[in-house]
Amino acid sequence: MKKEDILRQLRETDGFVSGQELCAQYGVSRTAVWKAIKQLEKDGYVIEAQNNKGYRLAKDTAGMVFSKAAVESCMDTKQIARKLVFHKETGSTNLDAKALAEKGAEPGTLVVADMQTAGRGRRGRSWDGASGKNIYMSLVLRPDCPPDKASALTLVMALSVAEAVKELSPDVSCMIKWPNDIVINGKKACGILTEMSAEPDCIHYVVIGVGINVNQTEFPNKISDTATSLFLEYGREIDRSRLVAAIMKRFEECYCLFKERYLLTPLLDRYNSMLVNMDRQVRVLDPKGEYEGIAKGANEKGELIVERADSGETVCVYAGEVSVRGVYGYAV
Ligand code: BT5
Repeated sequence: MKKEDILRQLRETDGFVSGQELCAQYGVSRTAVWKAIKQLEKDGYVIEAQNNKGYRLAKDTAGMVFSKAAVESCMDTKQIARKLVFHKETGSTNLDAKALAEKGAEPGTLVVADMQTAGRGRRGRSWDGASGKNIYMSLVLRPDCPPDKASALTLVMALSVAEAVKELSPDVSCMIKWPNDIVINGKKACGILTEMSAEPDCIHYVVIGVGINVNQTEFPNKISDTATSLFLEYGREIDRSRLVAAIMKRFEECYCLFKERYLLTPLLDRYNSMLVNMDRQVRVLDPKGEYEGIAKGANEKGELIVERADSGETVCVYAGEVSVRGVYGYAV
């Protein structure tokens, strides 16, 4: 019996969980259960104990704790994130995940951190973060496909994050900005960075890093106009452990569909229905020359289809070197 097993029972039960039943279920002594309860209290949970009834978790404190046990107690996946590495603080979970992948970490290994001090964005940019508020996580995968198909995994993860956020907060307008941002009310709440180690015809590993502004309330000046958090948009704190687990559950389902042919075909309607730029004017920041057009959604390879305003030509934009902006601002 691990403390996360008991935590899961406490989380999933509204009333009291009988100590005796816990002993019988896991074949352990009352002292062992009591010790696990004390450990959970040390982690920050408030647990009520009554002699004849057992233990009850104060549910409103459950969301405050973000730890390995907390995340594991919510996880409901078969292969993805069954191996979890949790850091109170680290430089970058993507670098951690890459180091683990180099050492042979199994696919599905997830690195999660409560704080990241050197978070990385795409093309040398950085990802800002606060401590004890957000989600920083990186997933190791070893897809059996040619390297050029792996960049679509960013879109698979973006869809998983957007759908999981919506599942936890149904009344919110959470959208995707192609390819790697989750936006709420026109501001960025999440960024995704996919990195890969490969040879021309085979992938060693892929790491998909996800940074989500969850309960952060203030942002540094340089991003305060374009960044937001789930808390700022919903007005209530979100349980980060539940959100990590909900994203991983969605990702497992989406990845399974994607893996059929390593194409987004089975996910495309879902992805495009959440696309903030759909049928809107966008500016494509191509290093070879900027242009404007109307975004017509992603295709099955994960490229953005754009009808160019200048030539009328329909082009497929590959994410690698290109950024897309709304014509009036960051998103639309
Ligand atoms: C991204 O890059 O959006 C990818 C971010 C990935 C972060 C995760 S956290 C876990 C894992 N470990 C890592 O080291 N990284 C991943 P890009 O599209 O290049 O966007 C970066 C830009 O977003 C910056 O230049 C800022 O303008 C803006 N930005 C930085 N931090 C932000 C934040 N916390 N919220 C919103 N926008 C931010």
